[in-house]
This record gives sequence, C-alpha cells and structure tokens, in this order.
Amino acid sequence: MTPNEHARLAGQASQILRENDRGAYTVPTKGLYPFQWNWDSCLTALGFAAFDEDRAWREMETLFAHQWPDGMVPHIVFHQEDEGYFPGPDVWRTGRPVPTSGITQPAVAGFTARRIYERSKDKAANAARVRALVEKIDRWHAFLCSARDPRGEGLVAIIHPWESGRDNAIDWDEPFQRVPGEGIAPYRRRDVDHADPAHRPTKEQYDRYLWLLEHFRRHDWNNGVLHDLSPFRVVDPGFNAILIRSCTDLAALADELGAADIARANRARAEKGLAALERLWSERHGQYLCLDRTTDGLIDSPSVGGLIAVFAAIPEARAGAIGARIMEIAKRCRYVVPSHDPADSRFDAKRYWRGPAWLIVNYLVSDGLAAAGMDAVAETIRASSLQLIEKGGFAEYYDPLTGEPCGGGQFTWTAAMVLEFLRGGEARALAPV
Ligand code: 9WN
Repeated sequence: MTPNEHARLAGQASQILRENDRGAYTVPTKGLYPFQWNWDSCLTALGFAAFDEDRAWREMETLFAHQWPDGMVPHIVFHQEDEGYFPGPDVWRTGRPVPTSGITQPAVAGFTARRIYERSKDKAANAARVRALVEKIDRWHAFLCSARDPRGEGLVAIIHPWESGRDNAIDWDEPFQRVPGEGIAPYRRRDVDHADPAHRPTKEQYDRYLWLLEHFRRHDWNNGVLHDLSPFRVVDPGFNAILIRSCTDLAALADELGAADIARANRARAEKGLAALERLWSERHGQYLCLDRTTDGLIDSPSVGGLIAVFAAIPEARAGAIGARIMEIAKRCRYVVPSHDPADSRFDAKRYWRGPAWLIVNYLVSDGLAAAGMDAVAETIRASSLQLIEKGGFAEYYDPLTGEPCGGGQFTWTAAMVLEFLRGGEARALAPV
C-alpha cells in the first residue's frame, strides 16, 4: 500500500467515526443500530485513540456509567428514543434510570483499556480516570465469573445468543431447539427495513430471541437466578477467550496503576479459565467448540468462535493448530476469516454470523496469532481485511467468497479496525499467567 492509499483509508475511517459520534458515545451505524452497543464501543475506542485519546476514554466511560449494580454491563444503552430498532426499551423494561437491555456482550474492555493506555501520550494525566475504569471492568469480570459460572467451573455461559455477539451462529441451532418460539407478544422487526432480510437472522430465530427476553423479564432481570432458569446456556470459546484475555490485560493494567488486589483476582480468573478451556478442544476439528451446559456435550459446529480462542494465551500447540486451520480455510475462501467453516454444508456465505467475514473478528484472531508468533497467518488476515475494505467499503460484514459488502454500511467498528490494521502489528507475546 502506498503512503497515499494509507492516508486515504485512514482519513475515510476517521470520518466514519466522526459521523457516527453522538458526543459521548458512538452508534454502530446510522439507521440499523441507533444506540450504544457494548463491545462495539470498546473496540471503537481503539479507533478514536488513533486521533483523539480523550474521546476514546469517554466512549468507554459512557458505557460503564450504565453498569448495573450487580456488575453487569448491558449490551445496549438506549440513550435516546428511536423507533428504528427492535426490540427497544419498552420491550426490555429493565427499569434502569437510562434504559438498557438486560443481557451483556463479550467483555473486551480489559483488553482495549490496556491497549489504549499503553499507547497513551500522557499516562500520568490519564491514570486516575483509567483506574476508575479498571475498577468497573473488574466488577464486570467478577459478575461474569459468578452469575454466569455459578458452579465455579472456570468457564462462563451465555444465556442468550445476542450475548455472544454472534447472534445467529450455527453454534446455537441445536441448543435453540430447547427454546420455545410460541406464546410471545406480537412484534414487528425493524432490522429488515434497513438490511437485506436474506442476510439477517430468520423469523424463527427472532421468535426465540424474544422468548428468552420475555422469560428473563418475567424473572425481573434477576441475574442471581437467570443462568439456571435459562433453557439456553452455552459456553462459547470465543466469549470465554475474550474474557480471559481481558482478565490478563486488566491484571497488567491494574499492576501498573497500583491496584494489586484487582491484578491478583484477574490473574486467577485467567488462569482458571485457560485450564478449563481445554475441555472445549476438539481433536477432530482441530479447533475449540461450544459446550452446551444443559447437556454437558460439545456442539458439533466448527465456527469462528473456536478460532477466536487464540486471542487468549492458549497452549502453543493449540494456537499452532488454529493457525494451520485458518490457512486451510483460506484455500476455500477468497477472503478470511469466515464466521463458519465453508466445508460444512450449513455454511451460508451472506447470512450474518453463519459464514460472512467480520473485521472485528479478524482483528482479534490476528492479534492472538501474532502474539503466538504466527506473523505470516496474522498478516494474511490483515491483508484480506484491507482488501475487503478496498473492494466493498466499510461494511458491517462481507461474503468471504466474493467480498460483497453486506448488512449496514459506514460501519463504526469496521472503521476502527481499519485504523488498527493500518498501524501494523505491534503484538507481543502474551505474558503467561
Ligand atoms: C443485537 C451492533 C451489534 C453487534 C453484534 C451484532 C448485531 C444486534 C442486532 O449488531 O447484533 O445485539 O440487532 O443484530 O451481531 O455483534 O454488537 O453492531
């Protein structure tokens, strides 16, 4: 890439962040997603940090200002009214002062906070606000490791597919059989007004998303009981690896800021999680799989959730196998990393999390691979990501066979990841916990 092309892409990416900036938070894209989303915001903060560090911290602070008393950080904060999204605050009815959803999303904040702080131009000036954030992130980790792992197994479960961030992944098809789709209040979807219905989850899936929401609402969003009361309890290697990595990074950040207790607690969480992750390894697939906590069986679905595991400091041999698997998949796809293995008959190139490539996933996977010393595979993913942008613009996701842009356009976290990819690799080996 020439310096001119580099500058042009960086300029376009920064422009998208500015356009989707609502002052103290950013919308993922206009129309389709008019509120603040949890992991979108944390990853978006990385993009802001490239040109406005104060704004980066504010993005995360706004999200954490809406943390629940029990420590949960909700997956959506409904800062203002907007009829353009369903389900809105009137459906969630969580009773929060500023309305929020009642479930969470991948806990990537520990990782992004450390990365932004490492690059901070004036650490001393930012130390107090970062320390306040560190305490809140720690409370979120504590929440996840108790409410979503009530028996202390070392891995946390998601209780709704939306919590994974990979809403309609093939991983959930089997456990979703146990979630009824009937008896829910009539509703009208709005996502299909903004995006091609053929690229979105199906009506049957939405019925079940809503059934779970209504079920949790009937139990007053009491996280003390929801895990055991949910017919959907799945241990996602991707969600867990992100949490483990965030625990490791939060520990390092806490050490630097003199919060020794927080450092110790997060190191212990990461250690326990890494040991437990082994349970999800599938020798047959050469990757990790999801575990259905209601049956205690692995789910036979080779998705990118099992590859995101490399974002945590998994054993070298496992990381090597994941790198090899991605290179194998790259032979069947023009662009990596598809959200599901194209060799599986259930792969669907354009349908959301059932096949398409997402830049945020590419970023997490390539960062983990680089940290594990697999720079060549990481570079393949980085190059593929930038080609997708050049070809299709800053889309929500892409068909990995053709590169066709799908879903929403001018997408915030996609732009943030472009700014990250343009910086080039700076990963270093993850410190053993
Ligand atoms: C539900 C905002 C979010 C992302 C998720 C992605 C999608 C929402 C939806 O959009 O989910 O949370 O309505 O489809 O799956 O990962 O955070 O970009």
